[in-house]
Amino acid sequence: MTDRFTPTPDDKFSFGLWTVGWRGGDPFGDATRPALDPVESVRRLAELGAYGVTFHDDDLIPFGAGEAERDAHVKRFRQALEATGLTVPMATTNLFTHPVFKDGAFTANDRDVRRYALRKTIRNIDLAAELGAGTYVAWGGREGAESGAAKDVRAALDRLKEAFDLLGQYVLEQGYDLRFAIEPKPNEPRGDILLPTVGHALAFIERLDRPELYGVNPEVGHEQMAGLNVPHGVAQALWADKLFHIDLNGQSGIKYDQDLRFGAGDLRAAFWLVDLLENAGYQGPRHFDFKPPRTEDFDGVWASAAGCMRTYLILKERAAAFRADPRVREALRAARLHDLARPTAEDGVAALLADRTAFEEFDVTAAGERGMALEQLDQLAVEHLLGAR
Ligand code: XLS
Ligand code: MN
Ligand code: MN
Repeated sequence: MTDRFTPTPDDKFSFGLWTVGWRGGDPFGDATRPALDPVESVRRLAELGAYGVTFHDDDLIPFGAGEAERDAHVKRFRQALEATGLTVPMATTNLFTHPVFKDGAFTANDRDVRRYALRKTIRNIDLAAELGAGTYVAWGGREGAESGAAKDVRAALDRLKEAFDLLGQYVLEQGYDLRFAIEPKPNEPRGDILLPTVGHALAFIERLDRPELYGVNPEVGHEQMAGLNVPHGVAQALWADKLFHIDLNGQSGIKYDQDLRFGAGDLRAAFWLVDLLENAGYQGPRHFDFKPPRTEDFDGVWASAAGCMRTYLILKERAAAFRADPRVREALRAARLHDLARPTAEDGVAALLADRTAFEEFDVTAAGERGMALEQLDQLAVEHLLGAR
């Protein structure tokens, strides 16, 4: 079935190999699906209308593979990309699966592990650049601790800065057109992870030697695991010109990392997020980092992947209808959004102090009594979201 919600490469949808390729193993149960050949994933994702595919080094090349085996995997993958037209907008490193990373990678207490992690990352940065990726994601999955004395957090942040500065230097020296996107997450698999939220990551980036090389890769569910408002975090990243990439998925509240299909879980947050991305002029990939539930066979996997894109496009249409509705425009005015867009004291501090209407003559009682009309506005949004308008 093809309709207006059928994706095309122009929509810039991308998927990680590890998403559709997730075999469904969890701490309580074995895998429910066989391994998926990356070439098959590329073929199916292209058929579904995606434009890009992303990977961790180990998703493509089994950990520990020798040079010849490595080259063979890359060659097959490259051929699949050429045959389908799919691109590789982003790549990343697996610094969390192998036991060597049990105490972290760039911030492991063991220096040898830290040096190995840097080498593993650099090796995959070379491949990412070779495949034309513009973004290198860094998720510090095991950079954290379960107990207080286990990690000297200030020293660990020094080591994290050292690692990113070094990787940035490497990328510049090689002349790669690659920027880093740091992915925050509050916990899981560690009890607590460093750079737990978008805000922490944004503050960290400013302490790096070349902040312009680094941005963030917020994941919907990760912010929600911390009880935070995803569109707000993403808006702050956009405001700081740091939204280099985004991981779209679904999550129901503060619990384990559910990685549901995009739009599952908090549908209202998904609506506002799409509204934001589409209206703020975000140009990057709409990347899905989800896990098709282990209840599904491969038909379910592809239905889940297709559902991510379809829901995004439906929400995009709903958000556009909301913004175009004259009643919404009126409600936005009543809620004084136009007034928020206006500078508060562009006349300067002297004029502000001289302005008696700003203080001495300001009727605080009347202003305090005036309703903000936000309920009408939100009800209109709900009705647009539900297709009732
Ligand atoms: C895990 C992360 C991971 C990153 C890439 O929770 O979302 O999948 O996106 O390493
Ligand atoms: Mn996740
Ligand atoms: Mn992610």
